Amino acid sequence: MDDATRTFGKGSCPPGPVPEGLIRIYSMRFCPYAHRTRLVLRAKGIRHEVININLRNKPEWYYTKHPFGQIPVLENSKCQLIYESVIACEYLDDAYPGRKLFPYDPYERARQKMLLELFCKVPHLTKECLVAIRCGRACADLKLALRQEFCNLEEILGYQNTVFFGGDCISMIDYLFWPWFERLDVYGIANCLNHMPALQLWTAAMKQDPTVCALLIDRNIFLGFLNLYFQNNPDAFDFGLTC
Ligand SMILES: N[C@@H](CCC(=O)N[C@@H](CS)C(=O)NCC(=O)O)C(=O)O
Repeated sequence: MDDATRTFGKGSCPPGPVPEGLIRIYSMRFCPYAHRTRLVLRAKGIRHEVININLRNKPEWYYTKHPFGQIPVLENSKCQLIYESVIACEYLDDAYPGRKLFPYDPYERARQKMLLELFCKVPHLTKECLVAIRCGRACADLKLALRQEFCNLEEILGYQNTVFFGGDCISMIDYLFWPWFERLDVYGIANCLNHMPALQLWTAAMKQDPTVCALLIDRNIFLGFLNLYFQNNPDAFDFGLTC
């Protein structure tokens, strides 16, 4: 289950078949979409192995796992491949026993999916802010747009009067949102959450969750990754690994 392993790059040999009783995730330590899937794997206690991919120097064989070479992808011992992070998370929740992360109740499940639709601009806006800041461009308009998206989520939490998006306990929707909130600080846009008490309370509650805690990324390692990534350095993806 060690997530901190060196990436596979161009010229690498493809890994062999996935052993019975395990599921494999093709991942990258700093990717928010893969982070979603790793949260679900861990929250459900699913035995898995991690293959990290160097996204600036992708192995040729990786296109047999995903048509555009994106991560995350799950592969099971029947050679079935599942990509798109939300679909991968739902697959894990359906295919594995134990704690259900999506609600059983059809309306509650639909409600979580509606919330996910309301979240859909956040990943793009956070990435755009990060790129603008790293390239020394002003991004007041992007930050304003991101704040507007957060205001909508703030209103929902206030209206529901619950700590988490699915109610009083953590559930799938919280894990699907979390990776972007964890990154606000290292991206340099944490102030987009100023004056949003419900979202700040939610963030604090998320940081208490054992699954979220176990996958928190060290701030300095993340910043080291970002520095190399924005220099187009393919070593970025292995930043902070000692062996
Ligand atoms: N919609 C996809 C997005 C995944 C995605 O954009 N992954 C990025 C890494 S964070 C990626 O694979 N980038 C490499 C590329 O597009 O070539 C999902 O939810 O899984």
